[in-house]
Amino acid sequence: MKTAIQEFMKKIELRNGHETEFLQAVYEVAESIVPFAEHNPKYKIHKILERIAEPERVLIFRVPWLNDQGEVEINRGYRVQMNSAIGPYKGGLRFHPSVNLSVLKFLAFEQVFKNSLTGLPMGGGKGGSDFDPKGKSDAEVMKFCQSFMTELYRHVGADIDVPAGDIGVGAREIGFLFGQYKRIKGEFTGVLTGKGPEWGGSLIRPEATGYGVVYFVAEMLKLRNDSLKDKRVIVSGAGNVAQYTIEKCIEMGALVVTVSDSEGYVYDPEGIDAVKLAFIMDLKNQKRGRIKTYAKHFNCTFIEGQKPWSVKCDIAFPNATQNELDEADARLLVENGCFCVAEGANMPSTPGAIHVFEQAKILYAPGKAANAGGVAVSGLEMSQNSLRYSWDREKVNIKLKQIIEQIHQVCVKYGKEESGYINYGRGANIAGFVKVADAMIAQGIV
Ligand code: NDP
Ligand code: 2IT
Repeated sequence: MKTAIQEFMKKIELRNGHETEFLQAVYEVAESIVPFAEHNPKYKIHKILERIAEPERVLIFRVPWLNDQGEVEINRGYRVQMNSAIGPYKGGLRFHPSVNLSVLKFLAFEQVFKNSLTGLPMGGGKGGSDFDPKGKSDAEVMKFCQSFMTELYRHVGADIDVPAGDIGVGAREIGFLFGQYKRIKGEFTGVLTGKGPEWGGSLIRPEATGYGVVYFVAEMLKLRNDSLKDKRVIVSGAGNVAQYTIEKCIEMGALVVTVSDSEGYVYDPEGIDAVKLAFIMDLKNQKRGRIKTYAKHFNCTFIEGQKPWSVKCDIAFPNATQNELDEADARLLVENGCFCVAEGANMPSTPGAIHVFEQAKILYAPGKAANAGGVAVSGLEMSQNSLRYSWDREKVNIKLKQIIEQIHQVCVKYGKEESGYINYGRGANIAGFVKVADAMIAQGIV
């Protein structure tokens, strides 16, 4: 089987040789799907995985804008429209200096499987720019967003491609992008998700990714007659996903002892409570400050330039960015007694780290299953926009929970091994693949 996977990867490498993140994401999926397709030859005959690994369309464009000094700045904008077999392209926009085609293709590829897992009719896409919002004024961010949308508007639409937020793109950026789209097109439609609740946004969308990843862990623990109560938790990141992961963990009775950003991590042995979380939210979302301020304010330790993986815990949530947790980190986690890793971020664990988790047979929830709550509620936002109606918080939260429970169930269905061990990674890949693959076969060679 190894050779079949290598044969497949050779073809992918030939076309995408230098795109390391993209190749990493495809390999991780190929490890599950190539053997699965051997037993289900129709997928092999129709070359479904090869087709899924080739974007339907990639758009790259210039984004010029004027900074506050009146100087010209130029960034690069992207939208990867990966797969539309089961619905319009759907996926976030990332604004971060590390953004390049490889990063966005890996994210768009993952999104295809994730969106399929939600059970909602959404294809996969991702976009963004190498623009760095850090240190920019609101006026600069607005000018950038307007310039970005002045090109993007021709390629997106409520039934075509529906972007949302990701790293560096939150409520502020979605507002500026939506305003410019509406101004150019002259129509008020659900072209973006993550909108403000007063102008078409769904309640619970800001919370959805973080809440969803904790609901997923609760489901995994339920199978063992266990819960999050009194569990010691570590979290990386301090952004949207991290904040609402912490909120839900606190609500479920866990003790969260770390939070981080790209400068280092805070270790708070007493645990983050509601007051401290409100401080983080104000610091990160309003003041746009650095997480080390937390350590100063609450008199605890800040460990500069490091990630939190050496801190003893039961459950770890890598919630910042890709490849932030490597093989050595994974060994350390397992040695220190961590028995569950749930990915709020996309592809935060390296292949070596995943191997360690699987060998140790600990609970490992891959991002495409565990963090699907965000895009799921985006899908519910699209439904509400089409209905021209808004559901209350409770209704959306119940639907989010149901979707996560159903994702957990299909991961168990396809991922349970003879020994009883549940390989959630394989389960998520196969369950996400089947729906898209069958739709592609039904729609012919397009
Ligand atoms: P935010 O921009 O709100 O927060 C990102 C956090 O991660 C910040 O604390 C940031 O630190 C840190 N971070 C970003 N890049 C790096 C890096 N290269 N090294 C170290 N730390 C870094 O983004 P989100 O919380 O929305 O996204 C976090 C992760 O979750 C991403 O992988 C994203 O793709 C994924 N995700 C997001 C969803 C959503 O709905 N928003 C849905 C599903 C997945 P700093 O401020 O110092 O840059
Ligand atoms: O990675 C992701 O799933 C997201 N950034 C959310 C995508 C969305 O369309 O809500």
